[in-house]
Amino acid sequence: MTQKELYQIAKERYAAIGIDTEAAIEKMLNIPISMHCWQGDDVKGFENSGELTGGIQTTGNYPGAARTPDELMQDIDKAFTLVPGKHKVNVHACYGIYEDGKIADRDAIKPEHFAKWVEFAKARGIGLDFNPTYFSHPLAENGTLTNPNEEIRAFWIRHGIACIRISEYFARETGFPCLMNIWIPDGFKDIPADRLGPRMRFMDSLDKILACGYDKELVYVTLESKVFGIGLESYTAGSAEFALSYATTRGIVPLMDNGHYHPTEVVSDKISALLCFNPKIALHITRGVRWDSDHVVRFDDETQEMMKEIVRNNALDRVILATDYFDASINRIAAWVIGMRSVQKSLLAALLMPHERLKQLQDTQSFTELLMLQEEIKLYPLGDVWNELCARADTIGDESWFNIVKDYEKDVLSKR
Ligand code: RNT
Ligand code: ZN
Repeated sequence: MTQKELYQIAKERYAAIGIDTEAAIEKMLNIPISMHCWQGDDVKGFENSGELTGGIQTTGNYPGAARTPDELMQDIDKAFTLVPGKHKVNVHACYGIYEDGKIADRDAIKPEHFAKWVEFAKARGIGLDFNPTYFSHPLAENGTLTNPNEEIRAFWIRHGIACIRISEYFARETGFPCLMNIWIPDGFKDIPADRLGPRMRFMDSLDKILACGYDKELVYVTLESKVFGIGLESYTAGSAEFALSYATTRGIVPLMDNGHYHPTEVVSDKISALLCFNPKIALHITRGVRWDSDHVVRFDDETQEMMKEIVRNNALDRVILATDYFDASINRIAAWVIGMRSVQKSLLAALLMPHERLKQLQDTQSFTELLMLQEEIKLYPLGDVWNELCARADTIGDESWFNIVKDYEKDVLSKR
């Protein structure tokens, strides 16, 4: 049977339970995901800043990591050919591009240092997102926006403001709003003597950054919380309660990274709670294995559950999606592609579920039937709809996309 014939059968099977696969495909192809640039070079950036700090870690030494802006952009392009639809690129402040080799310090970065990213995005008709880099820098060793040293704290406030200016520039130039995500690693390895002080300083620093004034239609500032980091096991200033309270009181967007909670907590359960109170929320989609290990996203239960929450609550325009993981032990292009496609497969699965009927079963306490249907739906021919979607988006649906990555590894990556 041809792919088209398989799709026709799938279409009919879904139609029988009231699902329009055409509508699902169309919707899916218009969901942008912000793909993180930092999978391509293990969060190194272009400042030669040496070791990755901030309690995050990449492990592995797979050959072929991007070493230059050109290599990174070429790799992003390659990955995008294997991901259906149009997406965004998420850039970190440490990925400024310095023509003359003269690197601007973090408080002195300017739009011009990111002009090549804008050129890249414009040529592809896509948007850019941005992140201040509050790690991998000598002044980040004892805290950034919480630092008790006022001079150092002021340096990092200036960094935040510089990043807002760059985000505005991204939005104006590309025509897409720019999400600017603030995450700081600040915290302590061992039990602190003062938990409030750093949090009060963090609050004050954020207020000072936001006070710079910016167009809220162009830049969505988000704040990402975290429970712990390596070497910061006992306390992080930007905890969930802090970040949520800050975001809701200041009218910025809360960002949840699903690697940043205690292992039995799930972001899929938090999405609806936040949707009650926030016009928009943002996600960093990752996969933690025992800790915030940033493994490549899979088509697993929690990713599917998160996407279900977005789709069945009609929140596709309220939940901003981004990937965030970094595996240096496998081919990095494949890592991007597998993670992005896993999010998309989860979205498609969610779009192909009879949510109204399932909700009705819940509301009428028909829990046996609900359980039955939730399980049976899993074996519907999702793959045939996925393949059709990929074909329409001019990309490959099945595993043969990997041949392209293998060729690229042979022709390009292995020569680095
Ligand atoms: C770290 C956070 C943060 C980073 C990026 C590189 O735990 O998840 O989002 O991964 O800023
Ligand atoms: Zn994150």
